[in-house]
Amino acid sequence: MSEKHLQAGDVLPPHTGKLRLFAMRFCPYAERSVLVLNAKKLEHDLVFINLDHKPEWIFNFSPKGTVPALEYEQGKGIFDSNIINVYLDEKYPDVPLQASDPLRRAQDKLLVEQFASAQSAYYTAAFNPAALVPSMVENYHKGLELLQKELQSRGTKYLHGDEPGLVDYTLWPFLERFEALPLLGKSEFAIDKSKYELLVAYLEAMKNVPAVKAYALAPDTHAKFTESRLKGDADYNMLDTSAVCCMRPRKKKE
Ligand SMILES: N[C@@H](CCC(=O)N[C@@H](CS)C(=O)NCC(=O)O)C(=O)O
Repeated sequence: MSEKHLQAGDVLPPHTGKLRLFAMRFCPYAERSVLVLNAKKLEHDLVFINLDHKPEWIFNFSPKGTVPALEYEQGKGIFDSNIINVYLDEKYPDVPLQASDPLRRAQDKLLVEQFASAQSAYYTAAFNPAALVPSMVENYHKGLELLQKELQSRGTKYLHGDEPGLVDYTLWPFLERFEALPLLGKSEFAIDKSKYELLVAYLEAMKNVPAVKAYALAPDTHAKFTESRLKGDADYNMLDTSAVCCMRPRKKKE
């Protein structure tokens, strides 16, 4: 998988017959769909795009040019992480990721909904720090407390059960990024191990889930990308090893 982000003027790579996900390597919404593709072991191609200079063809799959977008058949796309993920789960039911009980499915959706204000506090803290106000930090911690309470009342390793499910893969990409905030000077967003013991155990368990491990990035990598975006020049290709030139070390003169 190339980590290079294609941009305006670049051609759409040839279709290989697999599912294809258009993503941006640092986008939490795109990560949700990558995790579902991984968890369901669905063969797929990933195409990363530069969101500041979008290639023209992305609009064929996603009318506003947002990621993720899924090319489910050649030339045909659907977009929005939640819609893509439910589609994938229903179309490929071998590894079911949604709860079978309709009430639990509703509760999972409510949990994601209630967690949205913690996510939005994260976005402000990371990408618009001047607009950060104390109520947002409170919302963030309310979100963490809610998750911890839910883990306690469900009494399972993951929110979904003994194995992670859609609810876990939907929330995880944000939890992964929260750890970058203290590195960006936002110590009020640190996740205190003594206050959030159960939640921290859950975060550690999630980090070891193969579908997550295969795509997760370290907090300092997220922090580095965030800093580049804050400077107005998002470094989309910072993980693209193909851009590193192949200079051989020179032989020392005898
Ligand atoms: N509700 C959408 C949100 C997707 C979204 O906002 N993606 C961002 C990147 S993280 C994007 O594509 N931004 C580019 C733009 O808005 O033009 C989802 O869940 O997929």
